[in-house]
Amino acid sequence: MRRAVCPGSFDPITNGHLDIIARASSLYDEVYVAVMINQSKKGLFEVEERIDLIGRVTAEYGNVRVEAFHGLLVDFCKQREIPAIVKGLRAVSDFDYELQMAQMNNGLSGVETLFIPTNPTYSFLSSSLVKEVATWGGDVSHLVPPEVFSALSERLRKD
Ligand code: COD
Repeated sequence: MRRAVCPGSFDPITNGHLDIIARASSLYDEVYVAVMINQSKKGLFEVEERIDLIGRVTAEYGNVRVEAFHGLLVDFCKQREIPAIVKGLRAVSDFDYELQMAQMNNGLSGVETLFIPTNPTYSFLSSSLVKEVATWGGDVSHLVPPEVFSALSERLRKD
């Protein structure tokens, strides 16, 4: 069984994330989407809400599992016998930090990191920008899955 993990904050999942997860799911037998629990930073969505949204928008792939994690990503990988981390690369600006993390993770446990170049349609896209634009009333409906757009509109109406 070839397994990989796509880790992130996913607050919320965007079409850029989804594109990488979909491409990973066609390359591996089983893909874990690991949602980081960050106790020091409250997100717009609770981790359980992010997991629910990711589960709904990845249901069509069949081989994608969504779980929360805290602590080191390499420990998540070790516990589930996952040998590969799959990341999307948007731009050169992502590369420096991603390279450091990839080398650290490999040094810690031997896990490999594989990079998939972003779909150019999404190369500018991040959860933070989506939240910022949506907060000020900009249209983000083409940047996130419809389920996420509804949840985002609902959440921002409440706040
Ligand atoms: N196109 C393509 N890929 C994208 C796009 C896009 N538009 N947007 C995001 N991605 C991909 C990138 O690969 C990105 O890394 C990933 O999605 C997740 O993005 P975010 O923004 O949701 O998540 P981050 O960057 O906050 O996630 C950071 C991690 C959780 C991966 C990292 O902090 C981590 O591994 N933490 C665990 C603690 C740990 O092990 N630390 C030691 C690291 S060496």
